Amino acid sequence: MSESFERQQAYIIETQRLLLEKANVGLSSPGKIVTRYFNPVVTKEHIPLTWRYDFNPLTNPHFLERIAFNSTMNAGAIYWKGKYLLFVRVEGVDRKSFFAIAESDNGIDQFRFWDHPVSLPDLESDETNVYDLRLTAHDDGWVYGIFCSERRASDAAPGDLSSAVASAGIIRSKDLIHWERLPNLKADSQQRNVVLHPEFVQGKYAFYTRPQDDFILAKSGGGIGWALVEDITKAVIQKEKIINKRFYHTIKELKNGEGPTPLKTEKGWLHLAHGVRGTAAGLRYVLYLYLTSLEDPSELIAEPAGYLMAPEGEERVGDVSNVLFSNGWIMDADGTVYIYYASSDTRTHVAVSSVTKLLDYCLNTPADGLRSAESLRKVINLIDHNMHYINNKSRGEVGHLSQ
Ligand code: M1P
Repeated sequence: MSESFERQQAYIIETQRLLLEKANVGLSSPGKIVTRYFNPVVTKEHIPLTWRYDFNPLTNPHFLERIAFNSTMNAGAIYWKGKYLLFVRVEGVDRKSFFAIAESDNGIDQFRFWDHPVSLPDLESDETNVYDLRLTAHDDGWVYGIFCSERRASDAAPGDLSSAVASAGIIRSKDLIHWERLPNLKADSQQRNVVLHPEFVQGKYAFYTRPQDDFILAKSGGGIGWALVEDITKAVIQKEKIINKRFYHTIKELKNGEGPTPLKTEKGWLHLAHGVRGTAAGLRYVLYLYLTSLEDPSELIAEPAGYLMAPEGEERVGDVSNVLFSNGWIMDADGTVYIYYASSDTRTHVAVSSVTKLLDYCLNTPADGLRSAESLRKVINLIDHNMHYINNKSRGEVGHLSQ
């Protein structure tokens, strides 16, 4: 074994040890709905070295990285046996993704990948890529994973190497180690961002869908859909209704998609979603919230205008810049909510909030009036409300508040 092999290997092992042990700190966020954290929670540098390096000096005398990775992003999430688990989309430099579980004791730092990636049953030989899995602990006793299963369009012209078809793959497990693969969800349109609702509705499985005419663009797909399915082992969408629409000149005018499995709260089902608009700099992905009824999870009851989170600072730059995407969150028993989101298709972060704050935001930030005049009216309403409040307080306090 050469000295340089040993030195290089020791350096790489030590650098990763320090990274994996690093504590995370929340950024100061007075008046904000979420608290962002200083460090991303899972990066490509967190990927186990045994997945990347050949440790045998005979076959890797220079201790070079043999398999390199591009990103660790778009992670499903679940609280499982006292640990915060992320079901991470690990993407290689070859653009192919697979899934791997990383766990942490506190949900904000020291995430470590399990020794092996998830063994996803390989049922379809034309499936080229898999990604963006949402985890749902369903009332039927299984934990489901719904993900995008992508293949080249069978009708693509010979020189067209981009046209693709997205559909929803379905797996389930009772231990998160052994996964059973069910047939992909059958639908008339392409589907991405499909999420399983955690409870039966009218005795059926309920799916949030995202019909799209095209691999990239939703086009006539009007937004986030909802469909009831009799048998999840042969899941077919018969009837689909749009429950969260796209609108002109909004953060989701081009497309939107359900994020993680919605959270059940006393005021309704709390949903996190992404909205996409086109800009001169390309697509911009932001995260927004909406609330649906407990009696009928497909009935929208509140949606604050605009986004909850948009790319900030270094989040704005990466493989696909100006993107925030979330498909995993965890609510603790005390109401703390950990939002796991990826920035620019590159790394995974956490932002922490509480169910109380998220509901307050959902129910008290005004909805989008879809016109500038309406936005102005909302600001004037708030000013009037404050003036009324201030004028009804003692003179001394008014002076203090109005300075
Ligand atoms: O590149 C941004 C995102 O684009 C797609 O999401 P959607 O279908 O909602 O536009 C997905 O490829 C997603 O993985 C990716 O993060």
